[in-house]
Amino acid sequence: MSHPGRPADLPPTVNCPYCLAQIDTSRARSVIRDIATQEVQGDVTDAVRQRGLLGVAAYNRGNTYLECRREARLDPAGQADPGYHADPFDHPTDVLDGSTAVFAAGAGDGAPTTVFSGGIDLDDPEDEPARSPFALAEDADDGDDWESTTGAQPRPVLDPQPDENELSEPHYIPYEYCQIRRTLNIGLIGTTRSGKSHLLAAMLHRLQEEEEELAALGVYVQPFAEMWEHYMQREDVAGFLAPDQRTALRRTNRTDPVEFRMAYTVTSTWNGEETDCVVSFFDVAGELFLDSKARSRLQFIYGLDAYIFVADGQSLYGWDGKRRGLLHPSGFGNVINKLRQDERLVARASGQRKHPLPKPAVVVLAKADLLLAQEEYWVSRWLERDDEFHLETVDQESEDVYVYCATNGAREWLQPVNAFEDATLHFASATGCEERDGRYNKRKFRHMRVLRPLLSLFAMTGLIDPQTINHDYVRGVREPT
Ligand SMILES: Nc1nc2c(ncn2[C@@H]2O[C@H](COP(=O)(O)OP(=O)(O)OP(=O)(O)O)[C@@H](O)[C@H]2O)c(=O)[nH]1
Ligand SMILES: [Mg+2]
Ligand SMILES: [Zn+2]
Repeated sequence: MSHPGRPADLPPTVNCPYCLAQIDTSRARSVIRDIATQEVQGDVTDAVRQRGLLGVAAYNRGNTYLECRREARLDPAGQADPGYHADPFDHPTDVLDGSTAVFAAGAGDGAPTTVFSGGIDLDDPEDEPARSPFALAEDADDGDDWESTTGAQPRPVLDPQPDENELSEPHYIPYEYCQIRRTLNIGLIGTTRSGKSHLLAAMLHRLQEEEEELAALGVYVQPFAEMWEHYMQREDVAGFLAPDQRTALRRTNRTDPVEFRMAYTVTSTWNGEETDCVVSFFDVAGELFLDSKARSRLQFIYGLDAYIFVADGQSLYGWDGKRRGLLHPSGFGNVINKLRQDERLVARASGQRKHPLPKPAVVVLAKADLLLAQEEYWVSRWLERDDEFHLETVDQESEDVYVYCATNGAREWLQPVNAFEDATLHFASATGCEERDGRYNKRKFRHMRVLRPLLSLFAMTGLIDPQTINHDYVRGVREPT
């Protein structure tokens, strides 16, 4: 028997990729949104309950969204806001209760933290007290919110823009995303100006350009059309991709709603049957990763299925064939520590210890054109090759990137390798040259090997045959023999 109130073409529950709550689809509203202004223009709840997406005019189907708001969320624990993960360090009161621990750890006194120290060893964090979540610079910020002498009373919160740190309520999930059971949510992680948005734009452009090569790997890619149109407008992606313009993208605004930047239906065929998967991309302002106040906006990182860590090639300093370290922290450690903390909670609840994190990740050494210009051997060996689709050399490339980082003061970028169950490393450049006054030199401009990291992620998640990158095993797709 079909559920009385549920749209015929949706499952009973959908996991919200933004706040991670479970949505009861029989209680949720369906709406039409203007994707450019993000305003809700109409309510189609009744129509989709009767006929599913077919109940909506064809031209509006791509603008139909399921609304995630409190009343529609399943709430087994009876909490006020089940949307947020149980993170013991998330609530100011918990920090207050544990304030002695926070201050005793001395994390706020400018003591060096693991995240920002140059040479990092990659041992199990649980064997190492310095990696305690309390020692994170990010968490240490919490100490500033309180009067440290009394340690008791918070100052009144004077936040002129409460929206800035909070996930907007309600928020909206593309209806088509909810229809397909298999999803692959990919997030770009990296500090501000590391090159995330440029890399993503180049990657998505190439993804749509290379139909034939992708077909040879057994995947067919269909963009969410309305989302693509909107994506081209924001941050000037259209100008960046236009051969006669080649303008730089704007910085990502930290107040941008946390929503998919772009999504695709990817049909995978290598396994002998056709499976559809919605592949979606998150790209938020890098400053959020280093900001302890932005936690509710960052909630999505726990729900990601795969991670693209963007290492800023521009932040390497030192010359003469040898680099000596990084000018800016990458922010990787912060994110990894949060994920591990969360994984420990889940493991404790389920009695299953999972270490490392049971997901794939890629590390992209972005802006590698700058290193190529310095004629650095390890980089030029790979960057100038025309081998984007020859994935059998991914492991070799990974080893070279690893050696390059380890010997040039950039061990910090290697943290994902130990933290994640499966990881590959890549050199890439989104532009092929440096920006001058908001533009790129049209003759030098090119995307260099930007698709490779994404294809490697596809292989590690089983969207393309994992054996193309010489991997035998993919969780849930191909178990070890
Ligand atoms: N040389 C070179 N510069 C690049 C490349 N990609 C990005 N850049 C430059 O790096 C700067 C930052 O790039 P973004 O992609 O906006 O960085 P982001 O990580 O999205 O930054 P936020 O949005 O602030 O988090 C820009 O000035 C770009 O011109 C590249 O492949 N090569
Ligand atoms: Mg950006
Ligand atoms: Zn939600």
